[in-house]
Amino acid sequence: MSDRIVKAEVLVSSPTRNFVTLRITTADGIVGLGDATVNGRELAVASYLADHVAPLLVDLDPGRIEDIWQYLYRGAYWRRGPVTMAAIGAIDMALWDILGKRANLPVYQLLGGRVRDAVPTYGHAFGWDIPALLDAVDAHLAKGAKHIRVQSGVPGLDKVYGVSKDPNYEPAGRAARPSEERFDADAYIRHVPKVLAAVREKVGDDVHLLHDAHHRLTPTQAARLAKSVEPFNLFWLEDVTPAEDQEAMRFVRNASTTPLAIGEVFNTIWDCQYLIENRLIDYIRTAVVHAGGISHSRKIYALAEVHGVKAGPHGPSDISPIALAASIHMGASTHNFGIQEYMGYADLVHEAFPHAWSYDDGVLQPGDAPGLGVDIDEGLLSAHPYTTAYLPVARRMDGSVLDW
Ligand code: KDG
Ligand code: MG
Repeated sequence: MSDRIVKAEVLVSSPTRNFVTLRITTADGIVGLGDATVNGRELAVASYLADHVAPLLVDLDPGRIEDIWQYLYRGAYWRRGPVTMAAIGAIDMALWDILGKRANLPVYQLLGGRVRDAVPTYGHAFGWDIPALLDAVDAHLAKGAKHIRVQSGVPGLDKVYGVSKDPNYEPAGRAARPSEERFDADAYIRHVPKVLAAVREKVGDDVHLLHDAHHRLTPTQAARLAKSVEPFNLFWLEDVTPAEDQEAMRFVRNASTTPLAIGEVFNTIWDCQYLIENRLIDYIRTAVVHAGGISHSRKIYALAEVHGVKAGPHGPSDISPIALAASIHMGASTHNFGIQEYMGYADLVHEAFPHAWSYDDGVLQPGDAPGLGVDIDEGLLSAHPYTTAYLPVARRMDGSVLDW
């Protein structure tokens, strides 16, 4: 029953924002799709795939998914990091897609079948001030949301992560250089508890609230924040410190009972191992695309399961509808899957990537199409070519660079 890969093509497009898409075709005419988007570094992954990996895929058996993963990971000698792992992730997703199409089964069925009725999600509510945020929260509640990430402006700061004056927040700016913003940690730490108090008072106890600090605080600042927001009973507080200093999480953990989530910039199980094994986090946030695809994410989730940690994967607008599909199929079939971030997409993105997955009433469904159930409208993708875009750069008030 073996087949053979005949072609692997890379499509770089920008239907409102940049995406890198991999398309693998087999001798039997089965087409598998993968997402390889690394926000702000798209062309590096496109080159890694097109120049170094696509030629090696030709003639391989697409059914040897784990073997191809090991061949690309160990066989390259150079390993880990977002570019390598997104490239491998895209191939892995495309191969699971091909396997599902060959078997005429949705990928969640290949992963063991459903363990839940639907995949819970959270969306992003933001407002420049508290009244605007409360209006945004209302809009989420009206759509049936039960989990909402809340981000607000901070008095004295003219740009803040997660907040936009535009109703459609998109952090990557289409410009030749990154935009810059200044961050005052004290002003932020003073303001966030007031914001969360107002939202909690509005929504009552039955709605779950999340907040993303986006890697900006020192361990002491992070511990202060985690402790001061305890009364508002967060579902999670995300990325309180830069992810590299993992021991910092122990300091935060010891200071408070606020659940902690981290890992959207992690790329392998080895990046997650210390935090999971030491139970320093409640949710691991690796994205299926940036952590080596379905095959490697399954291992991360299995390690997490042993240590009482749940999956809460990254799902902003830069995770394409293909990678989101892979994540939803995993969410439907993984017991310790906690929640899927779903930021949503511009209409043009839904049109460019027609998909079987669906969102309604606060939950996602994978759909029953074979494979991942996502297609591409190639005409639409080529009508919207790549446009240079960067994530912002943050600086402290004294002008020194800070993690964005
Ligand atoms: O590309 C970076 C964004 O995806 C990231 O800033 C979004 O932190 C993020 C989140 O939690 O969605
Ligand atoms: Mg985040």
